[in-house]
Amino acid sequence: MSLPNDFHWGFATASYQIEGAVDQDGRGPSIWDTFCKIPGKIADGSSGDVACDSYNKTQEDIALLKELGATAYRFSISWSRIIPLGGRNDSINQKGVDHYVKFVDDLLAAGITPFVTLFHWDVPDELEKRYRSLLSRKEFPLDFKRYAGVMFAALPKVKHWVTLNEPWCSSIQAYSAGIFAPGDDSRQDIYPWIVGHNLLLAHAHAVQLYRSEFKEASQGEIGVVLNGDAVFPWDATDPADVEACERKLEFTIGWFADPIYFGDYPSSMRKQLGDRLPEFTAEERALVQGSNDFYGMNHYTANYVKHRETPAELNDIAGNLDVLFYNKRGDCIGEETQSPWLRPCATGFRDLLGWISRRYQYPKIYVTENGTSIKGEDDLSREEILEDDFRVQYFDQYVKAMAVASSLDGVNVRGYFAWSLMDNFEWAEGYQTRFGTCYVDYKDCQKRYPKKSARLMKVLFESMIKKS
Ligand code: PNW
Repeated sequence: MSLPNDFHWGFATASYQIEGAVDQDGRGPSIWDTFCKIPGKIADGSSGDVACDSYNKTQEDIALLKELGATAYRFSISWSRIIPLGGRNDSINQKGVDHYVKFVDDLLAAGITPFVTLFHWDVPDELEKRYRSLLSRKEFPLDFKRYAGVMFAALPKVKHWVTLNEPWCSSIQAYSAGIFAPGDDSRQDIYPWIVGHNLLLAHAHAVQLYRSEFKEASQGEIGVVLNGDAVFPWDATDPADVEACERKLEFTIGWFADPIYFGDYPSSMRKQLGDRLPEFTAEERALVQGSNDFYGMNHYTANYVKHRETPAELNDIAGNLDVLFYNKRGDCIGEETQSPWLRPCATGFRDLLGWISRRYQYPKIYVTENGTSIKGEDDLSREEILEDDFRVQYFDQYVKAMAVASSLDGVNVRGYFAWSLMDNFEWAEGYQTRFGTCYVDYKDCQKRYPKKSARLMKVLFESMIKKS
């Protein structure tokens, strides 16, 4: 069991979850600033106003990454720091650009390879006001393309670009569940599919621009990050449940990856959604197909999947099936965590790496997020939190499962990022759910303390990565 010698490993974060400093240096508001102000939307009534204050603690964060031995760091850029109003004719905020230029220089000086995400859900709020942001097929992709171009030009030393983080979440959590910004669940039958389409176009426009004007000079690569949970049939002897598993993967991963690798949505989605699922024009198809240099994979958990006998509802987002933690025999998929949707099941990770590899002809994969919260972690003392054996075990099992997939299944995995470098603003869950490998003391100047899991990572990867 081993990983290739040029393997990148490190930690991941996202701008709104860690930066704070929402009014500093000319940053404009994002849809998350607005969303957090709506009573009841965030579990503890909090927001990203201060978060980990990473905007002002870049030196500390880099020192931490170095101390932990990371060779790479995945972070995201706040669009509204770069173009406070967001649009392609709006002005650029040089202070915001300078901040990231310096951050990238400092990371490189510390020997850490930056993996930069352009969009991790924080749309400039003005675009929401102007044209309902992600709902606009005409405006959003072009505004995103312009923002992406500003960053490609500003950061020529970056060689690994991610266009979007988890379009599934931007679409489903915001426009079906209504629990993410902007929280519009008024048309669950169509909005999620429209938003997904527009995000694919935004991704593809940015890739096209990168390839035509920047890629050659910087010798870099660009791709999208998709989330997806592993699946097991509720009844392994029932072909309908086995098929439902496939459908679940198509509705989460295939929704975005099929157009990117094959040029169209999965037929299972077309069959169920009909014309509620947008059609690609010939031009759009040409833009989207082939627009990944690598596959960015966020992965956390697994489920048992049971088909439904009744026809799909209009608000169904998963392929007419039930997602369960128990199977027909009563086996449980894994232990509870602090996140209702997450239970560890490392064997699912190997399976899913294999499924993605077989379906998309063995693309280069970066695992751009993987990690866990711990049930009740926030109720413990700092000393207790630092002994996060549950998370240690999670990473140990998941990283080993990945190494097995790499060694035995022909999976071309080249990088791994633990979510997260530190505890941070866990969206609708606020600060009570901690995903950090480092503890953040929100009551004492956001001081960072490595948990046991943070220190383990180096040992784990050094034992896995081939020397030569
Ligand atoms: C990812 N789900 O989000 C995000 O990329 C991170 O920003 C986030 O902090 C992390 O995972 C932990 O939640 C997800 O409900 C959020 O299935 C929710 C789900 C999946 C991923």
